[in-house]
Amino acid sequence: MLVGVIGKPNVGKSTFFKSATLADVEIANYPFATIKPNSGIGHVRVDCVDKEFMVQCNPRTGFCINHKRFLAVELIDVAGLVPGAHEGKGLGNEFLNDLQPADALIHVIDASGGTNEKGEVVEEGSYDPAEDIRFLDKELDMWYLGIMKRGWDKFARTIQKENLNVVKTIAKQLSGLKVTEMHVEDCLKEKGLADNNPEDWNDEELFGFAQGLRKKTKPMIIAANKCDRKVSFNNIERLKKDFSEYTIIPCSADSELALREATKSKIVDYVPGNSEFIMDESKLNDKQKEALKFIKKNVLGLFGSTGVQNALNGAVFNLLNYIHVYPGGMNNLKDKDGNILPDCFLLKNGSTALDFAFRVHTDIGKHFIKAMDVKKRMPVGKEHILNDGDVIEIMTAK
Ligand SMILES: Nc1nc2c(ncn2[C@@H]2O[C@H](COP(=O)(O)OP(=O)(O)O)[C@@H](O)[C@H]2O)c(=O)[nH]1
Ligand SMILES: [Mg+2]
Repeated sequence: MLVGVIGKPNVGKSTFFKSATLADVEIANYPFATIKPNSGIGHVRVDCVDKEFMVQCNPRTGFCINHKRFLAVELIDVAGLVPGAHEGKGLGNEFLNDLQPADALIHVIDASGGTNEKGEVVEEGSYDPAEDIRFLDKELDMWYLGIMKRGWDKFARTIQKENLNVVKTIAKQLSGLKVTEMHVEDCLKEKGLADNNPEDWNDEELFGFAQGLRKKTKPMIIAANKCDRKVSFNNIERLKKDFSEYTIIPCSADSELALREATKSKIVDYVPGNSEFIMDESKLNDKQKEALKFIKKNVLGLFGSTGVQNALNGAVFNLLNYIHVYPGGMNNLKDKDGNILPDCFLLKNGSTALDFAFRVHTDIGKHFIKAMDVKKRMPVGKEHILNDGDVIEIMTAK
């Protein structure tokens, strides 16, 4: 799974990315193929099942602190997008292309209104961050439209002439954007285009379809960043009202970065996503104390967290509807090396015991006989739909 961090320049994308990917863990272990320069590993936070079993887990990847388990997701930091990006403004096309494989997006905006549409610094409160939500939505729609339109006439004619399956053909054509047959099918229905020949779609219909697919394949959450600035509070309240279709998360990436760095230097004790932290005042100078007290009062006190963890969790669990599931045995939660609950997988809600088996290993999927729900101590079949936090043992034929 890949989450893209996007927005215009200077809103705090890189700070968000840096804070979200800063963790004291070995990332050589992670099963992702190649890590490009602007990509990194962030973590979503879940309640670890080890607490229910009254044990302490030993994650192979990610980490677990006080029974909060952190599971890896891949993040990319996309360079600033400005109005006109889809026409190539500010290298926009190149940056948009980086987003093709993303499953969900976190749109970082500057809630303090201190940067204009190009990302230049202006007087705080003088720019309306609502404009950023509008322009970026439009850029993404136009980007999808542009990709669809490329050779569309010829494409539509071929579908007609060779009597190809519309759903399959469009899904294949747009698979680079993570478009599936189901997305195409749903979108055709929603837009009333299911019975129309693509050759006959007018511009408006083509745009509606592109926009529909964009919303389905690049679901987005808004991180209203710089919430530590006084002027941000009212802006955020207003954005929440005016953009009710979006989840708007007050966020202070700067604060999250400061807390994670201080934790790394062992002067603060903070678990990402928590509403509080402990500081060791004897190790802090006056400036550090002041900065940390500011975060405590104006970010955690006012908003309940720095928002960075909430934005990531929101993207994976609310937008993408994932659940987390552990492999484990009825008699033993350890692997052969003695590690307790070493693995935990993120799966789409609705996944079955068989999907899980294939996720653990293709061979385990192929030789699946039955599974056990370890928490309920009950056998379950192939088609059994898994729940969030399940521990599943798979019995195989060999
Ligand atoms: N007040 C405040 N400033 C922030 C925050 N996050 C980032 N910034 C500042 O915003 C500026 C741009 O940050 P950067 O991460 O480089 O933005 P990018 O261009 O979107 O990647 C820098 O001066 C950051 O220190 C935040 O949460 N609060
Ligand atoms: Mg940047």
